Amino acid sequence: MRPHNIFSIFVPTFFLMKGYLKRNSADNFKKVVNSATSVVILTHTNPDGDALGSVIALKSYLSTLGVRSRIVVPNPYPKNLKFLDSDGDVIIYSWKKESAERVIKSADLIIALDFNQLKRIDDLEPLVRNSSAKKILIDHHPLPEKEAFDLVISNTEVSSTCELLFWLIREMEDGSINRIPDISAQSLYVGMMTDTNNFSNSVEAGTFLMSYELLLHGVDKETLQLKVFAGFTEERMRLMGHSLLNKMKILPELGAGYIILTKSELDEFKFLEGDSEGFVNMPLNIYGITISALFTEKDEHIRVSLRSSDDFSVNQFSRKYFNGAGHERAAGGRLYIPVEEVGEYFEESLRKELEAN
Ligand SMILES: [Mn+2]
Repeated sequence: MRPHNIFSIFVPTFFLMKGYLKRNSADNFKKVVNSATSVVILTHTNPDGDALGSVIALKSYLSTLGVRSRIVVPNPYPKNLKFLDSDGDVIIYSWKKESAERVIKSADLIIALDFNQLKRIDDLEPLVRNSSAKKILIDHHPLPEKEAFDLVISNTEVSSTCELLFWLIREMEDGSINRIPDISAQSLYVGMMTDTNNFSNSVEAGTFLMSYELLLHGVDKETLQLKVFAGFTEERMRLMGHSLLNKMKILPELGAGYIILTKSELDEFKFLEGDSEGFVNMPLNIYGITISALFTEKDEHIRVSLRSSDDFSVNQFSRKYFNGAGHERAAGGRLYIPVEEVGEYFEESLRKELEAN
């Protein structure tokens, strides 16, 4: 598919690239990729739309350069994203440990997307850390673990890893996306759309430019929107209702709200990975609430999601109290305490953090 709008051709590349990529990033990336013989593309545990979108977009783009690659993810991605992996190319480590290990061990280039600390790939960490393969990072989170990588392409001023990857690919293509495969275009769009929660968070000026070019390329935004945002089960909607009606706790004096979901509740609503996507944002719709948290009980830990709609840094908050990290307004983490103690722990930590600031 080709752009039918002549204007897209005349936007000077150097102008668009300003601020998105460091000089030479694209050249260096190209060089490393072209000299590799066995490439593995990785993303983080609990892959979301940006994670899955970026790995699939990159694999399909690399194939146009004659570079074959394999994708490994630590554990399953949400069902509503299956259409991106329609050929079943993605190797899920928790399901196929041996083949995932074999692929990583034989790699001479590992490309990490949408995470920037190797601990984010859990059990795969030692294998990747000890691998003698060259390692490239492409990511949009703050404070990357630079020492672990040979080439770091990192920028926090983009909506998503997919957006950063879009600018990288565009640069490699001398400023035009005409030649990128439709699968790449579609996957990049999905990653951006999900990471911005459908154009509501961390949308930058460049995000609209990227969307503009992808739509001209032929991306069918309505179909993608339906597939991603209207692909949930009835139980998921009931769980959302239960969370809002019975579980959301609001602390007006702290400007905060939170939801705790226990394992038995998740079982009751036949919870599938990805079902709680977006729940953490819900308290922020209440007047005066600018900090929110979602806690979900897992087998061995409590999963923590944190959001802020003002300058309260949930990245710092998570690093201090929740064994995690992330962006200034969106972060994750883990707790290793009984679920009954989570509410009190959160409220106390938040009071301390607000007093300290
Ligand atoms: Mn992301």
